Amino acid sequence: MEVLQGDITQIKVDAIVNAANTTLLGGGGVDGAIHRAAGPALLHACRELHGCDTGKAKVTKGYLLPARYIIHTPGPIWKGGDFNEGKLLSSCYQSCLVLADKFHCQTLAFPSISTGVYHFPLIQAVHIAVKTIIEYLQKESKLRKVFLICFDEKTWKAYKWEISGWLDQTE
Ligand code: AR6
Repeated sequence: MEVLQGDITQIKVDAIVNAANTTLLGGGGVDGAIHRAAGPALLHACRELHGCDTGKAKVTKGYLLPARYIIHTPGPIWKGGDFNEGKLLSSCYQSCLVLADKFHCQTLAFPSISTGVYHFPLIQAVHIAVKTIIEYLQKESKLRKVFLICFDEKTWKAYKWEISGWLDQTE
């Protein structure tokens, strides 16, 4: 697992993850950036998918992106924590990892799902993301590398802090 600060649309991996909404028809934030960079063929492909439930994931090609595939997952909207938000966020990461393996991906890049306009508390979200990914990679998986792409420094710091905690535990 590697934490990087940058723009997920620029990264050359087998698959990138899109923090989408349930319509899969585009939006702002990372979703908007991915649609702009991938070109109009992406919206066309997304229309054929007929939406996606929160916590699940669906795949399209990467079109004009350097990535071969885009795995679209609608994260939960934060509503205070009593609406299964944590389980749903973990399920987003898990569903994307399973699909990446199904499509024989060796490299995968995630944005920080739900911590933008969906307002999931950052520290909690980062803990769920790292825990879900580590537990998945400890099982049988063909994935060689998972990148966590942080757009802003606050998110980058939160991931670095979380991962250093996991490394302390394994020493
Ligand atoms: N590369 C990597 N990360 C990015 C990029 C980028 N190019 N752009 C933004 N981020 P958000 P959400 C970060 O709001 O909270 C959309 O309208 C951003 O700084 O994109 O899951 C969808 O259509 C933040 O850390 O996603 C949905 O309606 C993280 O990506 C809704 O937003 C997630 O922020 C989903 O909200």
